[in-house]
Amino acid sequence: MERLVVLLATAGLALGANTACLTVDEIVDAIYMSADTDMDGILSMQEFSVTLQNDWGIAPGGAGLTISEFTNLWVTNYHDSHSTAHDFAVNLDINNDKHITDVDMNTYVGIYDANMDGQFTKEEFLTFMHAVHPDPHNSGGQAHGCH
Ligand SMILES: [Ca+2]
Ligand SMILES: [Ca+2]
Repeated sequence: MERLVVLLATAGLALGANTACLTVDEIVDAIYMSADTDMDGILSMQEFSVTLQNDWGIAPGGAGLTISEFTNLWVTNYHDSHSTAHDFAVNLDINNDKHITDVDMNTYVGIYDANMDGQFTKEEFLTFMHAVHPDPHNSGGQAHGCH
């Protein structure tokens, strides 16, 4: 059943690919839809790690994705404009080695897991996304640069 919901959500996003213009809040909803597999509204580090590995190829200790690989994947999944997605990738690359790896992700987890309980509440994840995603209109319902 969970799988079905995820599939339907993914199909909905794919169908809207030409016109979809997601706010950051909607992107976070989509991420939780696929990553919060036990649907408790919290992204445990296990769930986060599995998603990074399965959906993004970002494995612990691995080479991760180049900025351009991440950008292309992000555009495909979340329909930001290429330049918005690229700027987001550059921001995510917090250690500036031109790759998005688990090192970057772990650093952000350390910063944005505000109560340090080892999991992302949706509030914490929203704070993270609003801080790191570059779009100037990302705070609410306004559309931003998308394709
Ligand atoms: Ca969960
Ligand atoms: Ca990096």
